Amino acid sequence: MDEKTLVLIKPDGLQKSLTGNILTKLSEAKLEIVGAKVVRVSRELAEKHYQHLKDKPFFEDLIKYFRGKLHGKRFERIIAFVYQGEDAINRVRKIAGATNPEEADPTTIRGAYGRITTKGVYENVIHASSNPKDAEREIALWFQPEEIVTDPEEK
Ligand code: IDP
Ligand code: MG
Repeated sequence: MDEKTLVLIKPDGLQKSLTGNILTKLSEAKLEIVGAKVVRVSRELAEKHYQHLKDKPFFEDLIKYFRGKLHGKRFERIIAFVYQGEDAINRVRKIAGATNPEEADPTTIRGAYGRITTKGVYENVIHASSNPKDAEREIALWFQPEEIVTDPEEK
């Protein structure tokens, strides 16, 4: 089934100059990019994005990390993409790898490039939506409908 999924290159991915590597790796999924932009992440957006983790002890550090507060002014941003295609959510999750970068398969993006900081933050380079419900909610949080291209015949 054709699906849309949200991919975010997090501040550590930007600081490590991984944008090109990540997009190349994601191209293995044979999906199309239907939305893309650079975003300075407000506290409100970060908290909404990670609302399911608000009671975790690492929440405050996660919000700091996600907003680029650990990576210097030049990296206080995220690059957001919407990918579309057959089984997009699972295909991208597979290439992204497991949440814990130490446990992620080393051939995945997180396994290859992620780390756990000495403070215990999982700096895992990218976000990818987990399931159709999350994907729909997250895409609506990050993109206006008119920022996503549709096939000419869908119009
Ligand atoms: P996901 O990103 O693989 O979907 P979630 O459980 O939704 O995983 O967690 C969101 C983000 O929060 C992770 O990508 C990671 O950066 C961070 N995180 C999740 N679990 C932990 C943890 O146990 N310790 C530190 N950071 C975590
Ligand atoms: Mg998640």
